[in-house]
Order: sequence, then C-alpha cells, then structure tokens
Amino acid sequence: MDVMPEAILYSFRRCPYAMRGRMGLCASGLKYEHREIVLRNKPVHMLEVSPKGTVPVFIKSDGTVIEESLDLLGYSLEVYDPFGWLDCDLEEAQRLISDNDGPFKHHLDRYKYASRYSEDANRGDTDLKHREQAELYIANYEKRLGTSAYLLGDKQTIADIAIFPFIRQFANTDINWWNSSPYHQTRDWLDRHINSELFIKVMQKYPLWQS
Ligand SMILES: N[C@@H](CCC(=O)N[C@@H](CS)C(=O)NCC(=O)O)C(=O)O
Repeated sequence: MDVMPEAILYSFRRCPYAMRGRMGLCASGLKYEHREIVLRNKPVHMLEVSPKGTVPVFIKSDGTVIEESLDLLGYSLEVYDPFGWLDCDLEEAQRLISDNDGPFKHHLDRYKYASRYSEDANRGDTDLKHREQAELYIANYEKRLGTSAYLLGDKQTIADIAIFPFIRQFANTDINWWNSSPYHQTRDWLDRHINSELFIKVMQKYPLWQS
C-alpha cells in the first residue's frame, strides 16, 4: 500500500504572511512537516517547487503547491473552519485584505525599512510620512472597532486573521509611539490576537530546517 507523503510548510517565524498561513493551518488542525528557513538562504527544494521564493510555501501531500498566504489560509479553512472565520461577508473581507496587502503594506515597508528605500528618501519621503499614510488604514480599523469587537462585526473572521500580523509589525516598529497613539480600540484588538492561544502556538520556535 502506498503511504501518502506528509504535507510540508516552508515558513519563516517573523513573516506576517507566514503567520497568516500558520494561523489557518493551526485552526484547521492540518498535519504537516514544519520547515523553518531564513530568507537569505532558501532551501533548493523550496525554490524548485516555488521559484518566486517567498514564504509561506505549502506542499500538500498530493504534491500540489500553495505559494500565496491567503490561498493557504483559505485552503486550510475550507478543510476545517472550527471558528467560522469564513462565515462573513467575504467580499468585504477581501477588500480589507487587499488594502492591507497593497497600500498599507507599501507604507509599512517604507516606514519600517526606510533606509532600504533610498529612492523614496531622495524624494524627501521620511519614514514618518509613510507612517502617516499607513495610519489612514488604522483609523479605518479604529472606527470599525469602535462599534464592534472585530473588523467585520462581533465575530472574528478571516479579515482579522489575515490582517493582524501586519498591524503587529506596524505596532512593533515603534512600540512606544504605538502605545501612546490614539488607536485604543485597534490596540486592544491587536492585543487580543497576539495573546490568543492560537497565535502563541503558531509563534513557537523551530530550529532551522536542514535538508
Ligand atoms: N504574496 C505573498 C508574499 C509573501 C512574502 O513576500 N513573504 C516575504 C517574507 S515576509 C518573503 O518571503 N520575501 C522573500 C525575500 O525576502 O527573499 C504571500 O502572500 O504569500
């Protein structure tokens, strides 16, 4: 009898996209081999199955490759969605996630890694200017969270799960500023996610995987 190979996840602990993927996998209870990598030294096998070279990369036991974090989150929840994260207005969730992955992430990168974006620096942009732009999205969350516990209402959904790892990164860029910012509801929402049992589980440390 043939034995199906185990599914594999290539992941990097601090990557917010990988966190999103791991949240889905952990919620669904899917079993897989965790392969922790560093981005400056990607495993040959990972690049063979996914030449674009980003994490997360998930290889299902039938060999199918999922190389986008949102696809991995969606796939996991289609297998099993114990908390009903898909039970929401998926179009609205998609809109929020696209804003997060697009313009918010653009400004987050330039706020967090200002020195890597020298072109912007030459144009006189500062990291704080990008923080201000990113804050427009936080202000929208703050408004939503003023009337409900989660981004799409009183229930946690895929939108919260897909987005909070990026807000965590935004907050950690200057935690003193974040803690004294006017975004009380968003801070509380973020803290609830960061302190959740599931997130603590997905942040467990693994030794570097070696082939
Ligand atoms: N659209 C991809 C983006 C993933 C992504 O950009 N991950 C980063 C790490 S946070 C990465 O792997 N970058 C490659 C590198 O830095 O070499 C997804 O949603 O999975």
